[in-house]
Amino acid sequence: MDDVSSSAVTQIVVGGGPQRPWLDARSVTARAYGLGFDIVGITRLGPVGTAPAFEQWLADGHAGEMGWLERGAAKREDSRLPVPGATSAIVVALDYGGREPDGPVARYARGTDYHDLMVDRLRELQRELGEMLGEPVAGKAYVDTGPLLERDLARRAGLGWFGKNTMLINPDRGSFFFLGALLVDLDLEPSAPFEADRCGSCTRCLDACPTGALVAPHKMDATLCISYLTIEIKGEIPTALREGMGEHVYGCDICQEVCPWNISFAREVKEPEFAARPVLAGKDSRTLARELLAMTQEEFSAAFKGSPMKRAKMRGLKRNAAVVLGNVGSLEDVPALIAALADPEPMVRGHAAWALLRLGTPEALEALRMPGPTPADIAAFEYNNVPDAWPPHLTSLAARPDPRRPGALSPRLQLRGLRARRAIISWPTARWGARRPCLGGRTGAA
Ligand code: B12
Ligand code: SF4
Ligand code: SF4
Repeated sequence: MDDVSSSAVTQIVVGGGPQRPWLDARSVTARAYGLGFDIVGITRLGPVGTAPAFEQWLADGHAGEMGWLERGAAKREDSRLPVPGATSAIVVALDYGGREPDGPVARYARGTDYHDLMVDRLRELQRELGEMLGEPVAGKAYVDTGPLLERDLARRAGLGWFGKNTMLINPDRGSFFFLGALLVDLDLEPSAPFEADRCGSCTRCLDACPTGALVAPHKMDATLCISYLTIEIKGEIPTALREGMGEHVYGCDICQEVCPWNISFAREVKEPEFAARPVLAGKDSRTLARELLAMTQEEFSAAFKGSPMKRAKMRGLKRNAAVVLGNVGSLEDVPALIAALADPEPMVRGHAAWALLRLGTPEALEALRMPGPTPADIAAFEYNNVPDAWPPHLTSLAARPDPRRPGALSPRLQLRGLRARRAIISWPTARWGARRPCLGGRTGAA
């Protein structure tokens, strides 16, 4: 035991018998800072005030395909339940560098997966606390790994407030940090909860979200969020939402980038593990998308070993890459998309077909008559492109110019794509020959 830890332990004597020694909160947080965490706070476990808001969010269908979020409702409502005997949480934040330039991959995902890294450090903290105490500390580390509302715990531990963009924001750092918690069977003095709301009358994040996913302050419909679309869904990206994805290959940081707290206080990346890996570093969306589309499984496994991006799997990243090339609108990418029509994954072929239809060059359209996208791919495209099937706010979003995408499709090219789509939709079945018996309409999706 060193100086800090021995002075941190107090032996309490109650009713004549020695009780378990306790650790003073400042020494505990000092240990956590020593392990490299950037913000640390402590909260007591118990009933979770925002759990009903979470249940309502699920009931509203805002979680989409993330069915795993429904598990463990009772534990979510009472944070004493996940780890029997645990009474306190040491809540930590680890910065991943919001000052880094924007790019096709969200900042959090450019380096090594944060889950294992943070869980290992929290376990080390648990071991060190046991060392300070002279006996093992029972507990469990959580980083996205269970039914814990981490932002709720973090606010209660004083780390920040719930921003209107739903992020937990700290007044000295902004929001580009991960959260984690060590639940322990120690009675630690809690930090002051963060009670203030520092968003004030600002609505920048809501105004900037390109897909309208922030449906109200503090409320996200995840099914519209680019992060969800590019990371969480395993199948087709709904066609009406593809244009709004812009040039995002994986994740999205827009509602954080525009936040004044990040503009003022975001930091450079300091944790070497979170620095961008070579396959991503400095690449623009077109370069990365083309490289992804051409990757073999072996190349993918080598380039993304230990990366959070493996969550989308290679086919998910290729799907995203095809959408990005369709949105960038560069005719030079037509050959890469045509090559993707031969991808073994139908989902990749279907999204490449969408992108080619959007580019609408004669070469692209000619390619679509060749074996490649299946009738189902095309039918799905048409079904989703019937404008009156779109959510109303997307119809108006579609008309809004996007100042962040100066290189986006020119009106002429958009018109060409539109004509091409109309042409495809109105083509008689016979033109596609026996392999394409159905182009579908609203009811024709095979
Ligand atoms: C599911 C999930 C997602 C989903 C849904 C996101 C969402 N906003 O709900 C998707 C895939 C879209 C996503 C995206 C991202 N995620 Co995420 N995600 C999660 C996860 C697993 C659960 C979040 C959750 O509970 N959502 C349910 C909704 C209801 O919760 P909520 O919006 O946070 O609302 C809470 C409070 O705001 C409050 N509340 C509800 N209504 C109201 C109303 C008012 C008025 C008030 C004051 C409060 C309030 O109650 C809720 C419950 O506590 C957490 C990890 C975890 N276990 O907590 C990570 C987590 C939230 N994600 C994280 C990150 C980094 C991201 C991304 C930045 C990644 C990226 N760049 O693409 C984006 C950010 C998008 C955004 N604006 O949130 C970090 C956030 C760190 C931080 N500083 O807040 C977390 C904590 C992971 C981690 N361990 O670090 N994520
Ligand atoms: S992460 Fe992007 S898409 Fe999702 S809410 Fe924020 S700005 Fe909108
Ligand atoms: S952009 Fe404005 S409203 Fe949104 S989270 Fe930041 S301060 Fe709050």
